Amino acid sequence: MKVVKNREISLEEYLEAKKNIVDRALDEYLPEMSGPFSEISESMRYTLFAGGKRIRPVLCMASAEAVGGNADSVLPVACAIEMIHTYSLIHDDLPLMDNDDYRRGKPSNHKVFGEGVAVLAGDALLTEAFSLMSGVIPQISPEKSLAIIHEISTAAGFRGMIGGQVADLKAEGEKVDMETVNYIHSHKTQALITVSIRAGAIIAGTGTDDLNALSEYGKKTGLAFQIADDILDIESCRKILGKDTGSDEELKKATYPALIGLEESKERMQKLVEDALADIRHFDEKAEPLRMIARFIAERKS
Ligand code: GRG
Repeated sequence: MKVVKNREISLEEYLEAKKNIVDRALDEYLPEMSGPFSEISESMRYTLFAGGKRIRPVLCMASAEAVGGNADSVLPVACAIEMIHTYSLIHDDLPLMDNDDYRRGKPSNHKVFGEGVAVLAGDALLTEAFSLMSGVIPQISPEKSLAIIHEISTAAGFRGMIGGQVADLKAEGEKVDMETVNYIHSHKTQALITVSIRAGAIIAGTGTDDLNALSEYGKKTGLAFQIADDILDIESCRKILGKDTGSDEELKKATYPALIGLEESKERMQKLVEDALADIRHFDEKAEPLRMIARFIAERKS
């Protein structure tokens, strides 16, 4: 764990420091709000800088550090993943998807820019992510870059996040079993979180055993993260969460609480976090941020 003036850095300080690095880099990578791209740029930036937690890019950087690498070297990939995540949120809020009016504490992208521009802003963030990754991943070979881009596109596409979203839409209003809920959660949410962690470690240059351990950590924290999201949709409110709550129940979504109730959902989430911590038990103090983030996932309020 990093030491600041003879004391250990807290999770809040770690998240804040990394979030600032990500925010500065995203600002640099994206087109300016003036000139020929001003309208689309404004819409892309609106949701990108609306106050997201940056958990995926922070996990990517923390994973690189856990295996002895440098967080700065994974920054383009970490930011690209945040762009992909933000595109998915913009599209998810559209009336033809979840029809949510608020996101990250502000009116949703389509509420401000209209549905056409919101669709295009999402598309532009997705394509820009791949432009960014194919242009600059410092210190690694073209073969490794290509392998990482392949993994990220698979995790974001129909074999991953999109596949989960399709299953989620199909399950709305249906009576579903645990296998279906796990399929939705593992594809919609876990896939992008796991690949964030894997990409950080691969760029930093880790061996197979540590990469496998981090992948297991990623799968468990990724699933725990979505169960926390299901729970917060019931227990939180728009003021804290930054988006409308209660929509899962309204849309009759396939969630853990709908299937097994709130208390058992909390127990399963806690168990996943404990198992994720066990997966990286053998890592040294450089993995402390990953440990703190896993605990934070179960305790988060937004
Ligand atoms: C291609 C039309 C089209 C749509 C794609 C794939 C998709 C839409 C949506 C799935 C994305 C989604 C809503 C996944 C749920 C994952 C989740 C828990 C999102 C919230 O993530 P946080 O809590 O949000 O990290 P912040 O705002 O902090 O970044």
